[in-house]
Amino acid sequence: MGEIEIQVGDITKLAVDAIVNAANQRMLGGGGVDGAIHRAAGRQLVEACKQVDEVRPGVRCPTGQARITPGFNLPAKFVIHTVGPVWSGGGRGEAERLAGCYQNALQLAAEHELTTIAFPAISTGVYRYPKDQAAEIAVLTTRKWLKYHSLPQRVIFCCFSEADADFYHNQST
Ligand code: AR6
Repeated sequence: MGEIEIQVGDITKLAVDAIVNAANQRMLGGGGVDGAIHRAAGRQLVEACKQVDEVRPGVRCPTGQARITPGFNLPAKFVIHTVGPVWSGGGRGEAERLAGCYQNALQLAAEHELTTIAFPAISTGVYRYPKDQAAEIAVLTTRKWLKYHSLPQRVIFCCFSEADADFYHNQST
């Protein structure tokens, strides 16, 4: 069965098959990890994102879904863009949509026969999802995927601080 690994660091530095971007529905860049990924990948990334079909005006990737592009100047081969839910108390399907981000990103990785994928803590920055609950969803959804699928073989949760990593370590015990 595939393995889960918790790391602390900058996701843009990881030489993996795919890093996941916590994007917004327009997919044309933003702040946080999205901004860091676009800066490191170079202008070609935004051009590739523009090529992704809009499902409705201004929406290339609806919340909970995922889209894939090359990684361009990144050490990662691909970027899987997903859009987490904005936290608004938990009663608006946030948990299901956050689980959808992990599941749909893992599915895209499997379809592209990718072995290693790294996730940031989707929705836990600007979108204000409680970090403990987000880590639980990340770990449980990934464990379930790995139980029933052979790819990807290695899933890295790339946390921006030791304190963030603790939320994931707490899930593993
Ligand atoms: N490597 C790993 N993790 C990082 C990095 C990095 N280089 N930079 C930030 N983080 P956020 P969201 C962590 O706000 O909440 C953007 O403007 C950060 O500490 O990037 O899903 C988009 O365009 C936090 O734990 O994403 C959207 O509009 C986590 O990444 C919106 O923000 C996610 O924080 C998405 O908000």
